Amino acid sequence: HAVDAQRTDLMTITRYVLNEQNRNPESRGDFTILLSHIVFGCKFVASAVNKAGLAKLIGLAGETNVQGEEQKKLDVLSNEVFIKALVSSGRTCVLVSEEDEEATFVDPKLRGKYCVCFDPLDGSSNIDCGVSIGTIFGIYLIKDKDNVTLGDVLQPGKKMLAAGYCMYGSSCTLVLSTGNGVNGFTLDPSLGEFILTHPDIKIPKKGKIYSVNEGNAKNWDGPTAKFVEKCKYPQDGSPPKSLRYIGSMVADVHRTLLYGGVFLYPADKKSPNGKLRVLYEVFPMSFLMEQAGGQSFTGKERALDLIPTKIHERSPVFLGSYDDVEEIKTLYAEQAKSS
Ligand code: P6P
Repeated sequence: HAVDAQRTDLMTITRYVLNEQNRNPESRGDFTILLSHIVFGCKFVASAVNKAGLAKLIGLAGETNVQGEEQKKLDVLSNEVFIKALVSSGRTCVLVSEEDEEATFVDPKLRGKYCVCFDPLDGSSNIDCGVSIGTIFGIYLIKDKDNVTLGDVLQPGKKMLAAGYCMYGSSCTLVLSTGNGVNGFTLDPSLGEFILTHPDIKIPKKGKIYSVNEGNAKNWDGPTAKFVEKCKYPQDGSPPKSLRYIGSMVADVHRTLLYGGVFLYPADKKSPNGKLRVLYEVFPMSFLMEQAGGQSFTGKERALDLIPTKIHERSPVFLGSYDDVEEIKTLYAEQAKSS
């Protein structure tokens, strides 16, 4: 009868992470505590993003609110929430945020063994038109939390312990990998819990979609131009691929992960290193793609092998379905051979 329709064995992100913790008997739960603080940050931002539209509508945004406080810009607010949540977790020693020029070294009295690199609200320029935006994060282990230096942060992406994103759109979806595959959780606002809705996500081996800003076409290098040409005018008689580009990385990557295909932000004459940042955009999304059976390439190497030299370094990125990225790698290898 009716009550049976309600599932009662809901797997929440908290239970999922605790199950993961139980798989590693030696873990003392630090990671679980860290993740719970990241989940809190995502819930807070989801609520603020949903209200932002309304605030804008009724003229609160950008003006003083009833307490006479200046309404904060959402990306500034989101950054503050994540910094405060991560510091107060007592499980981090250094933080890198897209919003902060310098890394944040946590008060030695409050330090834990993790480093978190994050973009608190990626794609925030899309807020006013209601396009999905998101938080992206990557988590590293720091050897000696009491003597942590910037060098400890500049690790190759393959050293990440976990990565994920939270997409604030028609629903709030948190996609996470702790190194054992990829799982998607959807926020049930009535419960205030993220419920497992996309268990063990695997990206299709080959896709029918390519995702790139065609407006940069005149600046592309040969291999990128050739790949996009092949998407539009296939030589093997297969149908052309569809172009889908939202201009918000979390939304474009989430669609690529679920439907397959390839997302590209290549280098071009204007931006020789592309536009996307290594530590908190390229690495987390590349980690997720590999965990889901896809791959990620910079035009020169496997994205997760890259060793950044600066915390806001950029890199070109080609990520998504394994076979599609393999095609791009072949085109770049041919160019390298002929040059
Ligand atoms: P373009 C948003 O500003 C962002 O950082 C990513 O979310 C998105 O993928 C990219 O830039 C879009 O850049 O140059 O195509 O507008």
